[in-house]
Amino acid sequence: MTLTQAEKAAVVTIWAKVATQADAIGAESLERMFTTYPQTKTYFPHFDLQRGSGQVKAHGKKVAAALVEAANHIDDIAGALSKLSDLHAQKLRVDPVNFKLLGQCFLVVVAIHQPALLTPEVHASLDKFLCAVGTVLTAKYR
Ligand code: HNI
Repeated sequence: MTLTQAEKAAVVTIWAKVATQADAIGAESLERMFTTYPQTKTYFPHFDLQRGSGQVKAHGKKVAAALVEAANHIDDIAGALSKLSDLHAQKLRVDPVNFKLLGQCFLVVVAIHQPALLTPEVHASLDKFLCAVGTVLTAKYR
């Protein structure tokens, strides 16, 4: 499932527009995932997951930075996220289904922050991008 040139361009454009809010979007996406899909909390027993938690904020920042990195290397997401792919596959072993859940939450948060930007075409492009990131992060499971 590869992105077309137009879809790649849409992803790069929306990231440029939400770059200044990326940290908040990352943290809100996690908060939303933990509330909407509580089973995802099982991967974070060592975190304070209450609303406004500093750990969730810090983690949201890391996740957002990884997504920015992926968008900046949209022709080689696997290369850009190689180390992260090792970590998720070998150490964290997050069930792949959870990437879809986080992706959904992320889309909702972008829609809240930038309703006008999230046209159906941008929505579809971002969805494909998030799927591609999830595929990369779960590619090395064995
Ligand atoms: Ni994920 C750590 C990026 C999805 C559970 N994750 C990270 C780190 C980044 C990251 C960056 C920090 C690595 C480091 O410290 O070197 N994670 C991403 C991205 C996605 C994603 C870009 C998808 C868009 N991770 C998920 C999902 C889960 C998940 C869906 C589980 C529900 N991630 C974790 C856990 C850690 C983690 C657990 C370790 C946290 C810690 O600090 O102990």
